[in-house]
Amino acid sequence: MTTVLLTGFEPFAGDPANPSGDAVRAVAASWSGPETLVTEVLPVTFAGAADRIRELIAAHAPDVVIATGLAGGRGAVGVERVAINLQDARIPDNAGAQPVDEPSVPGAPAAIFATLPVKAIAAAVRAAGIPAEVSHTAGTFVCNHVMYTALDAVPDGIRAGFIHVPWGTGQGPGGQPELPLADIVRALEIAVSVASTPGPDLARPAGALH
Ligand code: PCA
Repeated sequence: MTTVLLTGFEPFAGDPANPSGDAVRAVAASWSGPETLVTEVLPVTFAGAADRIRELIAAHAPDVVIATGLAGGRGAVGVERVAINLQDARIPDNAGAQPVDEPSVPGAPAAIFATLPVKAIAAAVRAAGIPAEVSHTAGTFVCNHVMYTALDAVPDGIRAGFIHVPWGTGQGPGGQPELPLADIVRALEIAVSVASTPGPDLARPAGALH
C-alpha cells in the first residue's frame, strides 16, 4: 500500500485564503484512490513548517511526499523541479521571522532536484484540461524551504517535491490569474496518482528558455 503525504499551507501575507490548504482539505475529504493519504495544512513559518514536515515524514514514512503552496500571480499549476538551499524572505512569515540569506539546511548542497516525476505530473494535469507546467523556481520563501527540507528528510528512493498553485476563483486580490478551486483539487488528485505510479519520468522537453 502506497502512503502519500500531501500538504498545503494556511493563508499568509494578510491574505484571507490560501487555495493550497483549501484544496488539500478537499482532496482529503473526498479521497477514494488506492493510496493511503496523509494530509496536513502547514503554518507559513520557516521554523514551524520545516519542523512539521520532518515530523510527518518520520511518523508516516510516506512513499511519496507532495507539498503544495500558493504562487499568486501564476496562471498554471507549477510542478517544481528544484529546491535551493536558501531562505531569503521579502516579507515576514506568519511568526514574524524574515531570514535573509540563510541556508535551509546548513552544510547541505546548494540545490536538490525534486524526485517526483515532474514532467509526467504536469502532462497528466494538462491532459485533464488544466493549465500546468514544470517550474524551475520555487522562490526563496517558505515553500522553497519546505520543499528543500522534505527532499533533505526523505530516504533515498522516496519521491518528494512541491506543487505551486494559482489563486482559486474569487480568492485573489484581483487582476491576477485564477483557477476554479475544483481544478486545483483535481490537479492535486492527479499528482497523487501519477506520483504513486512507478516508472521513469517522461523523456520529453519541459525546460524554459529564460
Ligand atoms: N506560498 C508561499 C508560502 C506559503 C504559500 O502558500 C511560498 O510560495 O513560499
